[in-house]
Amino acid sequence: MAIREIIILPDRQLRLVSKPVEKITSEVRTLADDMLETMYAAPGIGLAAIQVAQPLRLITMDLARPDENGETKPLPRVFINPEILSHSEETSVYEEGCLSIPEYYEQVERPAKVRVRFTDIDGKVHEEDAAGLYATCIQHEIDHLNGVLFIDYLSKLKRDRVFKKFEKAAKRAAE
Ligand code: GNR
Ligand code: NI
Repeated sequence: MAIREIIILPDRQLRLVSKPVEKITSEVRTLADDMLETMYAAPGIGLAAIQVAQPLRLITMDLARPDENGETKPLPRVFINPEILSHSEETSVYEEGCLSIPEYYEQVERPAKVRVRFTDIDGKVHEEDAAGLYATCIQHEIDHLNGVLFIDYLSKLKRDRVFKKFEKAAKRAAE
C-alpha cells in the first residue's frame, strides 16, 4: 500500500468527469487500497479517485464512530460506479470540507436521504439507503466523479474568493 498525493484547487483535473470502472483488476484493487491509506493518513472520511489524479468512478469511505467504550474500529468501504437512484425532498445542512480544498469549511444543503447503488471490491452489486453523514458524504464523493465540488453550491462571491485564494497560493508556490 502507498499514500498517494492528493491534488488540490486550482488543479483542473478536479473538473474531469470520471470514467466507469469496467473491470476490477489488480490495478483497481491497488488503487482502492492506496486511496484508503491516503484517506486515513489525511485524515478524511471519504476520497474520490480523481483526488489522487485517477479519473475513475471509485470512492473510499470510513464513517466509523466511537462505540460506547470510546473505541473506533476502522470500517473501510469501497464504492465502485456508485449511482444515486433517488433522493428525499427533505434536505439537511452539514458543514462540509474537502481534502482538495484544505482548511475551508462551509455549510451545504443537500437531500437528507438518498438510495445508492454501487459495486463492491468483490464485484457484488448493492443497494442501500443512506441518511445523515453517510448521505452527505456519498453525495459529496459522487459529485467529485462528475467534476463537481462543494464550493459549487455556495454563492459566486464565496466560490470566487476561495478559488482565488488557492490560485494565489499555487502561484506563490511555483515561484
Ligand atoms: O474528510 C472529509 N470530510 C467531509 C465532511 C463533510 C462532508 C464531506 C466530507 S468528505 C471529506 C473528504 C473529501 O474531500 N472527500 O472528497
Ligand atoms: Ni472532497
